[in-house]
Order: sequence, then structure tokens, then C-alpha cells
Amino acid sequence: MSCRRGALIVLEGVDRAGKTTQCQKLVHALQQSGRAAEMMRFPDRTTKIGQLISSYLEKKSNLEDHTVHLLFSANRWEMVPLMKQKLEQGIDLVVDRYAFSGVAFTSAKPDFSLEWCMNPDIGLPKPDLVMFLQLNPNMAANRGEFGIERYETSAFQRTVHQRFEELMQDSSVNWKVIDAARTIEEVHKDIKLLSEDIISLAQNQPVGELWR
Ligand code: Z5A
Repeated sequence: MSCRRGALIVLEGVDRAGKTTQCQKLVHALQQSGRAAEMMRFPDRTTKIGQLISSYLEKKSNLEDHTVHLLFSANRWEMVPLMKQKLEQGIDLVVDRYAFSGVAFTSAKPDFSLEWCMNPDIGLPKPDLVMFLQLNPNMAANRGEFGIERYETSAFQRTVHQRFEELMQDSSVNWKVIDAARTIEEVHKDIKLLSEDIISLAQNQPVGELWR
């Protein structure tokens, strides 16, 4: 590789944990320190596949559960060439939800195993760091009511949280748990420090393959 690659940094967490807020702050901070950094989010609702997903989440259409899982995965795969290109150009990618949300949400539905849910995402670019924003349901409730989209109920979110806990047992992924119950600035400080460390480490290593 001729130039030092960018790092792939993912933020995961339960509903209203502050993922979007923290992704935006991290990108801004990295840019301020002179790095090329960009934000991505999944689902990416701008593509044709993303529009199908968005309509499903907004309850404007129904999709069979296996089908929508595969669409969420396809929505990531369609971005892989662009992600690889940006990483090779030295751009740090800060990603709001990734395959872990895909697995946690579908496997929270009846009769879906973690293994089946992981399969379509095997081989995606592996994040150098996945930060899980930990927030208990009471604190999340203080940040506003659930929205009207699919999955936004407390019972379902509790099961999603359990699935995330299971995924975090996997030591092949560089998980860090962040206490998201603190102020936005306190959370940001931790996220920035962890990100700066991983950016230095990742730049001389090839991008890995997730779950392979
Ligand atoms: N999904 C799936 O099923 N399969 C997949 O493969 C993928 C996703 C990738 C997408 O939702 C839905 O798709 C999601 C998972 C599923 N379903 N659910 N539920 P989305 O990505 O479009 O939206 P979201 O992820 O649901 O957003 P969110 O979780 O609700 O929010 P957040 O990004 O974690 O939080 P935020 O927007 O940054 O902050 C929420 C509020 O809290 C806001 O008013 C902030 O100002 C406030 N906030 C943030 N941090 C703090 C602190 N530290 N203190 C106080 N207040 C704070």
C-alpha cells in the first residue's frame, strides 16, 4: 500500500444512545486535527435498496423477515467498493451502525439464530474499532419518546440489547464499551482518545475481513 490507510471506526448501541451525535462530533474533531474523516451510516437510505428499507422501517411497506435482513446486508455490501476506496485514500470512516445492528435486530425476532444472521455479512471490511454506547432503558427514555418507526418499542429493544451482549463476547472484533449515560462532551472525550489510538495502529495494517 503506497499511502497510509484510514481507519474504519463503528459506533453501535441501543436506541437514543447518542450514536449519531457522537459520530458527527468525532468526524468534526478528526477533521479539526487535520485528518481526512467522513461519516457513513447504515442503513444508507439514499440507494434503491436503502429506499426499500426506509419504507419498511417507516411501516409504509411490509417485507418478509429474511428478505429485509438480506436487504440490510446488501445495503452494506453495495457500499464496500466506496468504503475500500476511501480507506485506501487515507480517509477515516466513522460509521453509524454496521453489521452488528443487522444481527442484533434480526436475531431479536423469533426463530432467527445469531449464526444465520451473521452469514450474509461475513467478509465485509472489518472495523478496526467498534464502540458500543451503553445506556440503560430508563436513561434512554429520558432522552425522549420512542419514534414511530418499526422496532421502536421497549420490549424489542431489550432483546436487541441482549443480542448485542452476545455479539460482544466475540474477541475477533475489537469491541470497546462506552458509558453513554454521561454528558455529550464526556462521552466524546473517550471516543476521541480511543479513535486516535486505533488510527495510529491501523494505518500500517491491511483492512481485515469481518467474522472470517
Ligand atoms: N437496523 C436493522 O434492523 N438492521 C440493520 O442492519 C441496521 C439497522 C444497520 C435504523 O435507525 C433502524 O434500523 C434501527 C436499527 C435498524 N432501528 N431502531 N430502533 P436509524 O439508524 O435511522 O436511527 P436510530 O439508529 O434508531 O437512531 P437512534 O438510535 O434513535 O439514535 P442515536 O443515533 O443513538 O442517538 P442520537 O440521535 O445521537 O441522540 C438521540 C437524542 O439524545 C438526541 O436528542 C440527542 O441530542 C440526545 N443525546 C445524545 N447524547 C446525549 C447525552 N450524552 N446526554 C443527553 N442527551 C443526549
